[in-house]
Amino acid sequence: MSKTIRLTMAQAVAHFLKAQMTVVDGKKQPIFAGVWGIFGHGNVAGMGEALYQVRNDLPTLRAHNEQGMAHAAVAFAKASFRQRFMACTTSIGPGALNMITAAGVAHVNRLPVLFLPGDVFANRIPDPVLQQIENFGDGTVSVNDAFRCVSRYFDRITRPEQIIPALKRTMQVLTDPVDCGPVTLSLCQDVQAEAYDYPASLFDEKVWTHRRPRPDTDELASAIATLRKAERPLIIAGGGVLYSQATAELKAFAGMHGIPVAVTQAGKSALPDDHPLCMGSIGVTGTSAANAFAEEADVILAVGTRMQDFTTGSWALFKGEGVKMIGLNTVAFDAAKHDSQPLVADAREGLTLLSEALGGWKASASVEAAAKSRKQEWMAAVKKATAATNADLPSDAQVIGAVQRSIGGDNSVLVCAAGGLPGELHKLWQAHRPGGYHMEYGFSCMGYEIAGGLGVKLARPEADVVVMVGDGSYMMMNSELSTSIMLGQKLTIVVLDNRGYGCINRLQMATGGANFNNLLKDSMIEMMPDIDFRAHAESMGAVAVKVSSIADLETAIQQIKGNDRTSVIVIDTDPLVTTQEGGHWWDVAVPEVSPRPEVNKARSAYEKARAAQTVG
Ligand SMILES: Cc1ncc(C[n+]2csc(CCOP(=O)(O)OP(=O)(O)O)c2C)c(N)n1
Ligand SMILES: [Mg+2]
Repeated sequence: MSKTIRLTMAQAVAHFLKAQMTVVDGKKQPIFAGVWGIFGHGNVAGMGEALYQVRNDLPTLRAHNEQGMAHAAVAFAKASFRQRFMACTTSIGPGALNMITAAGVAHVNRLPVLFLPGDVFANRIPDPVLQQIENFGDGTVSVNDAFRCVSRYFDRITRPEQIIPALKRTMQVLTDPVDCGPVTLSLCQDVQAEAYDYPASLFDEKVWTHRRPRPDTDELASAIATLRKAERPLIIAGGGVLYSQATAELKAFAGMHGIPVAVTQAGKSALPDDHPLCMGSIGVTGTSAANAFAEEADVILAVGTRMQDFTTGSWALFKGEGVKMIGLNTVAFDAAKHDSQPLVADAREGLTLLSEALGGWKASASVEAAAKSRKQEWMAAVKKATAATNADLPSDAQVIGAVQRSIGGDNSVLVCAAGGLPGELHKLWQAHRPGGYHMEYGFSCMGYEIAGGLGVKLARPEADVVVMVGDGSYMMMNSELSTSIMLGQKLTIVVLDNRGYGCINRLQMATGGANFNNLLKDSMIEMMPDIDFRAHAESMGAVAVKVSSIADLETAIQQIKGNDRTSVIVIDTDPLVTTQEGGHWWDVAVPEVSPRPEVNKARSAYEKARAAQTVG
């Protein structure tokens, strides 16, 4: 008989997680950096007791909001390039459901997070328990079934021994470059506390390594043949380049073969923005340089990207005659999108093998010459948009310029997710090192920013983590600001207060709509809100200042560098101004009939723009 250990199911989970290791930069480390937890009756006695036992090896971190802590876990995984991750435990019902949005963020961004929501009693004796919904037609349903559509692997543990295969499958999914994403193990409350004689080997230390699938011979040969014929090639670099840590290979590939590189939101920083072949952002929030190459390209090598609509300009961006796309991606689902020639492989492996096969082949010298002049032209636009100003209400771009000038780039990580800022940052921010730009733009989830900043700081303690956040996102979720202070993880947070949902207001105007329900002034109001963000942040323990000019903002950023805790700078901004240079049409459906002439006009422009879409 092999050796067994008698543990509760929850204790088995805790001991198993503690034993999972990985090697980062040659150093062996626990693959789970910790477990975020908010306890309730659904997990305090089971998971709570189990986590207490392992707290010295697997720390438990208390948060203020389940969605917030899950965002922090998502950001931790992203900033760790998926090499390490965190788990999140909650009670049943509302605590569990509060994590759903963040599970969506992890799912869409392909980021590993382990969700451990408590679930109702498997034995059903005390039913209905507090916070249990009752489904009249299906006795097996609980609210946690809502995790299914936002999990790569979902399981409900109704007997203690079920956790054995479930934990093994969990690790396979979290560490698999293809399946990688959120895992939900829904832990029935009574089963968490139930004991079982677990095989001792379940808790043996296990060291996980990064799998790098190599390409299929035929797919590689086809990709090489296509690239060799390219006259106007372009590389699109997505987040997969960072997760594969293929940034050196990307740089070498672009340089060796003289191909310009455009970056998606997740791929920005894969090649430093000051590299001569880095054309910057592509698509809806793209630079004029990247989009010019995208429009005329005959061959596009898309590396590690999901090709979402912001990247493809809703599939109206690529206008090259007979344009061919090669999808270099570990995930076949992504590699074959829109008739791409799939090259299913790890980005690093794929780029290396492609480059070896291409040998001395180089794109025409005219491509590199165009890259130089287009980049120069774009950088002049950046300089103009981000220059200091004395305007009463600066633009987002001018605030970005001030932050960039005063923060310095080499050791900073810029964190953002939603509002008008992502578009402006995608165009204008200059990222200096891989991971220096952290934009959650798969879900673009308002409320991610501050909690996400905390996750980034936990992953990269040596970095200056700078969060830029709009007033709307700040109001949606700011509670983990307090957690950052509690945990001694300093963030620099710049709040841009334009008194409402500026970007949606602009989108509303662009689609012919009346100014309605976006900016506070255009909403149903008995008493105009005048939110004191500075006082609010201060009340949570942050050092907080409000500045009234770009010059003061730059000084304030310098001054807070010496602060020992999270520091918040608030600045009022103009809700209407954005960078006009660059950019591309985005498919947002405009009503076909309306009594508003503005809508009718927008509809006819919309129909014209749609004609450029390729249907794939
Ligand atoms: C959770 C969530 N709800 C709604 C949206 C849709 N949305 C995108 S940006 C935005 C407004 C953001 O306001 P703010 O943070 O003030 O930024 P601004 O647009 O003013 O720059 C809204 C409502 C979203 N992305 N996420
Ligand atoms: Mg706003």
